[in-house]
Amino acid sequence: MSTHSTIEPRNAEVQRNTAETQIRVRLNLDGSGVAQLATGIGFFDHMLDQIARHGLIDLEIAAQGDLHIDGHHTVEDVGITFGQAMARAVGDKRGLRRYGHAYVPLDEALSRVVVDFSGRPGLHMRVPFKAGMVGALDTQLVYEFFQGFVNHAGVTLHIDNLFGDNAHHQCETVFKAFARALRMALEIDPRAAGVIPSTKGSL
Ligand SMILES: [Mn+2]
Repeated sequence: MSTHSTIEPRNAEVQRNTAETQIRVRLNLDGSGVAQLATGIGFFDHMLDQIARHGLIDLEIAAQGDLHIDGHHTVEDVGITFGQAMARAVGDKRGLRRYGHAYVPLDEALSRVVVDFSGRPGLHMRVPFKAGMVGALDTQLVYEFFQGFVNHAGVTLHIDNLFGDNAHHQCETVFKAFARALRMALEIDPRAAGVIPSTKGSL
């Protein structure tokens, strides 16, 4: 039996270009949380920074989008491209813990995120935002980001904001809990190294 927990470097780079957006994502799942983010939407960069910092993922995202229209295409396509990079980086998911969950508070706000690297896209999100905009980010686009991510990463994702009066706080607890849940799910389980975590034998 192999004692190696993982051999392949778990990183990926994806460039995705459409008539609406040009997006480059580089990530390293075994990083230390170093982020370089430039989406053109300040508060969105602040949220992506949470994924890197609290997920211990090194993350570079550069996006040129049609922000003269609105942020929709940019935020959705960053989710898609991040999801594509995630799928490449996890590979066949050998040794992965697979499931992750976290509760994260920020003052009055509290969110719970549960993730499963199931291979089946599914988003179940209940976040009653108390404001339509946070900075330059339309809070409706948070759903679009996660939908793009799950579709291309092939994960099941449950996101619940349980409490919160301030939309900045609500949003930040969602992204921090997502990051913490990712960190747990993406860890290599030393007791199951080299094993694909499914009785089906593939994910
Ligand atoms: Mn903040």
